[in-house]
Order: sequence, then structure tokens, then C-alpha cells
Amino acid sequence: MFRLVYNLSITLKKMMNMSTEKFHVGKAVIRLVQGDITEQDIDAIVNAANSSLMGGGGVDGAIHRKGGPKILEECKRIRATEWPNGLPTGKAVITSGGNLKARYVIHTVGPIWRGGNHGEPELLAEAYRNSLKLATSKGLKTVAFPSISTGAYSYPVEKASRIAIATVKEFLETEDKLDMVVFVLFTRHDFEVYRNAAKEIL
Ligand code: AR6
Repeated sequence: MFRLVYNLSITLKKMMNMSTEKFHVGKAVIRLVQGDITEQDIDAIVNAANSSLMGGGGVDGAIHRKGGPKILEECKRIRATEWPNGLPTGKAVITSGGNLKARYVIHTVGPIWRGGNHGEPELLAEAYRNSLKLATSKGLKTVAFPSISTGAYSYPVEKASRIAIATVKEFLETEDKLDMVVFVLFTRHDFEVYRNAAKEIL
């Protein structure tokens, strides 16, 4: 009996982790998956970083932990050369993927939620747009995003998901160099929220 319940819970967990949804925009695909972005085998994953580029908690911490010290070294170089005062909100930079399966990490800074009247929607859209622009300028074809700003930066996920999906859609409509954009949502709840937004917008 214990074994049956145990096996059932493993199967259910696997099924939950396998949640995935696919949408088409032009010749590109937008895919939503529930999971861990550090496991993605893809050209580039996007890091929801902070201006320091020196790492932190959440997805940033997970990427640096799994990616190893090479990523931080490259971030330090970027700070020393391009952005001595830190990477401004909405901008993006790129490093290698270190020990990750992903070839590159694009680091961007989402806005901290301060009620919504401090330019947060436009800055969040900029973070997505500049990450995508950087990916295409490097000739990359596939990019995975986490839900930028909706963790430590407290952006309400219902609002953020609409901006994320609409911004990626707009980008793919005006530019046909990317094959696939994946949103990797860490929790079942976030996956459902993004799926609802995608069904409405795409
Ligand atoms: N894979 C996918 N998504 C993840 C993962 C993962 N491994 N880990 C967390 N998330 P956050 P922010 C989700 O806080 O709100 C950092 O300290 C998480 O559940 O990582 O942009 C930085 O250094 C949430 O849905 O990023 C900054 O200081 C989403 O990723 C600050 O947090 C974003 O949560 C940035 O805050």
C-alpha cells in the first residue's frame, strides 16, 4: 500500500513537472513550462539579476551556483568595463553559461514593484525587449526567461505575465530571427497564471 501511494505521488509529481504549453507567433514558438531554468538545454537563459551583477538569491543565486565562478568573473569584467555604476533597470548584458547546459546567460534587471506608477510596466517590458535584442544580435535562436521581478522584487505575477507575453509576442512579430522563446515558471501557480495570460494574448 505504502509503495503504491509512493509510486503514485512520484508519477503525479512528474506529471506536474512536465506541464508544458505551446503557442505559435509567426514562424516562432512560445513555450511555457513549469520547472527550473538552470536545467534548460537552450542557447541562452535569462537571469533576473540586480544592478550589481554580483549574484543574489532566487533565480540569480541558482544560476550562479550551478553555472560556477566563470559567470561571476565575466560579470565582474562587465562591471569594470561597461557598467561601473551597475547595470540600470531594464538593460541587459551577456556572459557565457559556465557549467550550465545553456550556452549563454543574459543578465537583466527587472523593476522593483512600487505600486505600479513608477514606470514599472515599461521597465519590465524593456528588460524582456533588451534581452531578446541581445540574443538576436548574437545570432542566438532559442531563449528561456524566468518570471522577471515577480519574486524578491514583488511585481504582481498576473500583471507581470501579461507584459512578459505581450512584449515577447510583439518582438517576434517584428523580427523573425528567433525560433523559440520559453518561459520557465518555477511554481504550478505561476505556470497557470502565465498560461491564462498567453491564452488571452496569443
Ligand atoms: N528557475 C526558474 N524560476 C525560478 C528559479 C529557477 N531555478 N528560482 C526562482 N525562480 P527572483 P526578481 C523564480 O526573486 O523578483 C535576486 O536576489 C521565482 O519563483 O529570482 O526579479 C536578484 O539578485 C520567481 O517567480 O527575481 C535580485 O536582487 C522568479 O524566478 C532580485 O532577486 C523571479 O524571482 C531580483 O528579484
